[in-house]
Amino acid sequence: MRIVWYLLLLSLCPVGAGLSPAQDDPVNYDEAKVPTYDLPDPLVMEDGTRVETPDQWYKHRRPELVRLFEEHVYGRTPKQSLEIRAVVMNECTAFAGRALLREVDLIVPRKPDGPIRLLIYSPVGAQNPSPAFLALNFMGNHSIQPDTQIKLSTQWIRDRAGHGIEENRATEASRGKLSSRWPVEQILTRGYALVTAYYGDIDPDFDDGFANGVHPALGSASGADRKPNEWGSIGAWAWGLSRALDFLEGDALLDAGRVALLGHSRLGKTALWAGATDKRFALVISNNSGCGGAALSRRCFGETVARINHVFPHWFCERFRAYNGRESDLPVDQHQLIALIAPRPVLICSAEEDHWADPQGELLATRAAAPVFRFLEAAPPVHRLRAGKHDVTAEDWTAYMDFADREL
Ligand code: GTR
Repeated sequence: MRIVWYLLLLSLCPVGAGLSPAQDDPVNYDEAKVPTYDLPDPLVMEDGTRVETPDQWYKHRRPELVRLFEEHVYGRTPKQSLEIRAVVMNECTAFAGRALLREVDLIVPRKPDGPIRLLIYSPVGAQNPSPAFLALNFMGNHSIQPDTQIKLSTQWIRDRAGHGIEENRATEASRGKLSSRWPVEQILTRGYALVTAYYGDIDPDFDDGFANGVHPALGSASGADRKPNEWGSIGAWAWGLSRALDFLEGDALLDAGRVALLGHSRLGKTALWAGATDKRFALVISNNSGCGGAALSRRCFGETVARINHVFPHWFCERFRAYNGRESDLPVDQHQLIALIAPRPVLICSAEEDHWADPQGELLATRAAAPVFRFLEAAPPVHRLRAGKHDVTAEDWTAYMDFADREL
């Protein structure tokens, strides 16, 4: 009877209305219970035509896949360009004069909650413009190093026990609290610059009906006026990464042609979407990105489409909710997101104990993306599995930099 009611409800529910199964649905961590599924072939067009030449990929299939991800998963990023002003707020040295530290505000017109503040570390005395890692951070620029020269974020920040965030605002106690994830000195020593920004500067990470962050600046609708394909927060964060790259293109100290884009977890999902939509990023690394990132949705292992839409209703487009519990009806799966980055180098990083993010699903997506890279005569994407939990470690950074040394 319950099933009948559920089916009845489903049939009454228009696509995109957001019916989610209960949040406490059991989570599957058993390989034997992974449903059988067929993955959509990245090299076959929606009308069944096989892609025979790189030209067909670039002119037809690639744009078609981008459109499918826009329409069904992340939403469409508005195309209009804004007059963004960059203002240098701070310029000083760090690490005993070995690095230049700069903070630059990107002022976005009509954004209600302040600028997007870039924190840029670059090696002093480099012969040539430095290659760079670009990565958003979770808790404010000041959280990546215990350096009081870095301005304390004044934005809304998710509360996190023991991390010096009080009533959603940073306190002095939050300085350097995430420094274990940011071995800045090691990065500089290896000749890379590091560029970061707080993701909440682009769009605060809570469901407010899209009234804050860059959504209103780009004319997004909110509430009932929202269309099924309007962009969510992941789209907005990815847009912010592209605006950071716009700035780097005019910065003489950095080589904007050698920017490695990196992201962890929700920001790993973001890095993949930004890398797929903006071909200027030279290399892309996702770390523990999981559902909506590098993990195959059809496996329903760990976090599922229904769970992620339920807990984070603002991350994706409304239409994505139509696939709650119906992953096999999605016209795409996440291997095709990785494929969209081809022929540029991609590194997908998983952690053995991070079952929620489905390391095996990330491996299978990496493998299923490989034919596109080979078709374009590029090196296939690399999957890296390390021991341990959901996190970014110094050892991870060594792997990122080894990969970038080889590929950039
Ligand atoms: C979890 C979410 C994951 C991942 C993670 C994070 O709560 O379910 O998809 O994004 O947050 O970003 O830390």
